[in-house]
Amino acid sequence: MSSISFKFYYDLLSPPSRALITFFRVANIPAEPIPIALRKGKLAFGVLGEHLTEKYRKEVSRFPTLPCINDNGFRLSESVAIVRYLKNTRGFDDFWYPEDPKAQALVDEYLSWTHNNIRMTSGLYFITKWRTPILTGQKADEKEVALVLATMKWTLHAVKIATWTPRLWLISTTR
Ligand SMILES: N[C@@H](CCC(=O)N[C@@H](CS)C(=O)NCC(=O)O)C(=O)O
Repeated sequence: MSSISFKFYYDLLSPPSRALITFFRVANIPAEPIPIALRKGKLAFGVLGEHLTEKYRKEVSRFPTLPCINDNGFRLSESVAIVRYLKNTRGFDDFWYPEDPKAQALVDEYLSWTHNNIRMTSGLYFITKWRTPILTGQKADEKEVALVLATMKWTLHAVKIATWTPRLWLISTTR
């Protein structure tokens, strides 16, 4: 595996940033962490964040999101794209992201699914129940909170069903 480091822009408030930072640590992938505060900077759409500035767009990413990397001038956002890029350029262990087409497709299947389900619904719950009230100083609409909570619970239930015996694990090929 390559020991060449790259810049890693993140905010611990962001679940995909936390996923990558944890992955880099456990898989011993050298990265230079650069914290970006999603809450600081200019005001846009009622949200404050350094990622909404022109400076960020020019220096970090064309998309106003975290996490991102800069590998010797090559800039990339999207956590899944970043993992695939690092697999191709750093060649870390198959254990983390397999080369076998079927095993890799099962990892990709879960990564695609979780973005539109667990991450989306838990993010909406967090935003409705906590983030918006903290940023605006206004109480959360409990009817809305109940709705997003029910949606989040449904996706968690779907994971439970998908991993029931004999499906031993999310990417098990024995299903
Ligand atoms: N699919 C993207 C998600 C990126 C994303 O939505 N990041 C959020 C933080 S978790 C963000 O930067 N949001 C900008 C904002 O809240 O204005 C990934 O996996 O990296």
